[in-house]
Amino acid sequence: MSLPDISRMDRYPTRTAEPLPHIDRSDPTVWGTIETATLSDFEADGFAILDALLDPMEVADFTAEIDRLTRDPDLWLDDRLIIEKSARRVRSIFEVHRLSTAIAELVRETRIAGLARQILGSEVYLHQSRVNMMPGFAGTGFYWHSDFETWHAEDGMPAPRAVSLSIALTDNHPFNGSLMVMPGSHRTFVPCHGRTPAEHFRESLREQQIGVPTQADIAELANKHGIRQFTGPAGSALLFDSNIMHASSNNITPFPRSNIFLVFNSVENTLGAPYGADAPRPTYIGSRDFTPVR
Ligand code: 6CS
Ligand code: FE
Repeated sequence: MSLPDISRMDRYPTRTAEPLPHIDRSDPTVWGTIETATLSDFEADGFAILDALLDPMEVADFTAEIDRLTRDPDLWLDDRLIIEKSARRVRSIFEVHRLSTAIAELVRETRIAGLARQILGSEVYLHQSRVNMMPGFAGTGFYWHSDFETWHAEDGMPAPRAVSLSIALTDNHPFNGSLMVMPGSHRTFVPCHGRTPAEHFRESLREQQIGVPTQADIAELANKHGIRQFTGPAGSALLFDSNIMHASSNNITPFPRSNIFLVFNSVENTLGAPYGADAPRPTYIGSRDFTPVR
């Protein structure tokens, strides 16, 4: 009889043929020591809002930098540029820290990477970076999901020891598709039902169909935790746990919404083989360069 491979015992099974019950998270939320007062509710809520993380000059500079990227004809031929499903408009650009030295330098700053180090209690590296553009009238949202569910299933991230920082480059109003989160939902892992099709990521980056909770799952969590929305002026930011349940709705207002999205993972939580897919996603979506951010 062969012994089970303990190193691959999966505490967060998902993408299974049969539905599974919710799983209480067995990992901590905060692995380090919180020093920044604005992060004091992160453990309980699974997110924190940082006012004026960038000043107005920086917002203008990064906006110009991203405008430059979206107008680069070479990038339109690059897999890292994702176009909206029903409009020839840029939805996301991945690996922006490799496309822009200004963004690479921003990531390294203590006011940015230092937030992730406090939460994750170790050195950190960038698992994913992207800019998201939600144009006026035409921006489409993202259905409810946990990022960790995808990163675990499709990228082979072992534990929810990662945080995302979404830095607003435009004002986030309640009405232009800003992010909704369920405070406290990061303590529950919601397994998703259904095998991951090959090359699933090409579709899921525009509209996710596999790896989404059921309406009953979403209702249960929403009734228990409620829903909060991230609003605030350009330059403010949302830091959130990799497993928090979140979503955004379509933007039918004339006011665009764009943000820089950075995912930091602990160097003690580096990727292995995917837990719920046959092949890992490309490295521009889930990096396998685990060099610490310094
Ligand atoms: O697929 C991913 O990795 C991601 N997708 C969503 C909808 N949110 C975060 C992350 O970039
Ligand atoms: Fe997400």
